[in-house]
Amino acid sequence: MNEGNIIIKNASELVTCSGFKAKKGSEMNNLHIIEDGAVVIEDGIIKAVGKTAQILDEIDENKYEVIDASNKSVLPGFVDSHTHFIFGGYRAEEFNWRLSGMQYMEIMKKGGGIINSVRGTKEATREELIEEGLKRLNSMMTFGVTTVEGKSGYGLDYETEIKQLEVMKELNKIHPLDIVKTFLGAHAVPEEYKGRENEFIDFIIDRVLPEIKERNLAEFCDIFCEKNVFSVEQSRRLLSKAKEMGMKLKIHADEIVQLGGAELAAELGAVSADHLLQASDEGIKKLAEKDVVATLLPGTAFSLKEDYARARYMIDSGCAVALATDFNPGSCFTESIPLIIALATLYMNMTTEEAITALTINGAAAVSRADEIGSIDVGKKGDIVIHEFPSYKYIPYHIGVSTVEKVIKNGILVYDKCKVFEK
Ligand code: IZC
Ligand code: ZN
Repeated sequence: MNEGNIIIKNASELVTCSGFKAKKGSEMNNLHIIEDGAVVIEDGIIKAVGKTAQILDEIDENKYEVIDASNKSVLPGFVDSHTHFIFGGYRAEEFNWRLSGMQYMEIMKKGGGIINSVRGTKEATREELIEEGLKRLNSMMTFGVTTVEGKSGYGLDYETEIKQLEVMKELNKIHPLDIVKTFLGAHAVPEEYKGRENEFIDFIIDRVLPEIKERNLAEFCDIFCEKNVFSVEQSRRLLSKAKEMGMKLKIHADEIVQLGGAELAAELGAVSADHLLQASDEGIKKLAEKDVVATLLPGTAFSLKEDYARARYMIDSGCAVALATDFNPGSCFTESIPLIIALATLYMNMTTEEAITALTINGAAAVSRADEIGSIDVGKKGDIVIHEFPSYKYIPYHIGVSTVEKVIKNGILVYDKCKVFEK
């Protein structure tokens, strides 16, 4: 029996989320469910999907590891398409300041916030970052995540930005989860460039981007386009250059102040525009027209006590919405997918089906991998999660608790909750 050859059979619901591109508007409600379903994975790739009886008719079970998913629901692995999971140090004291009323941007102006994590990340050794990174990836896996996007941005200098990206490259080799790397050198203005933001953008364009491109250290380029951080003009300049160099684009857009980040994402053909709490009607319309995935991060709005992004309006306007954790040490220190699902369904008026689409095929689209992951379709990677209840409907219903029982990555069982405690 080869590693990566597995059959999952008798699933009461095989929730395929079938599709090879982002689902927009009302399409987000269609999960393409097969009752009493089975999936066959060979050499890590999905080879067959269908009713159990029909699948077992066609293949020889003895050639595979067999998992019986009776009374369970089986879904594609979740794609967490927006995180900042490589950082040194923590910002627990800032959480307390926020509880006593201090605003996120006020903390940042005082040299806390992102700059605080920059200090911690500069001090951390590669080995420390790898060790912490492994623990965080393991935790994400317990929530059913099989692909995660990770950003640099806690270096803001040449060495540390590269160090973060190299750490993610190394983690991608040693951990089963797939990591999509994003360069976020323009995450904040470092002390030494205060008041010289344009020169900092020049430094990134001239010194850091070419090295990243040359060594293929990141697939995406991102920027924190925000009042008192980087303007729309500065964002346009950096992202246009990155695009010219062949990188794909993401943008932290309209999170705290409505600057026109959504419009810029549409203008530049970004793969995703993220946050969007304050995005304008016009900006939202453009995201839908230009097929830019609207990546919503409700954990951040929750943690910062902000109003949620207008998910309902976006979906009804024909957008493809993705959901992600924004896991980071400041504005949203959580890798909890169940929390994100709870907020999306209960507070953003997304349907359960839309929330699942947003974390699977649309999450995959937000990292340009909808042809490879995000659904249970023949030809895609065997990234599958078995949930312990018979229907996907239990996922939001079991509020804030992970329903994940087993995680299969490239056809290999990499996490099994049942192995933690057996009576
Ligand atoms: O470290 O606070 N918003 N970037 C933009 C963040 C939040 C992460 C952080
Ligand atoms: Zn972010």
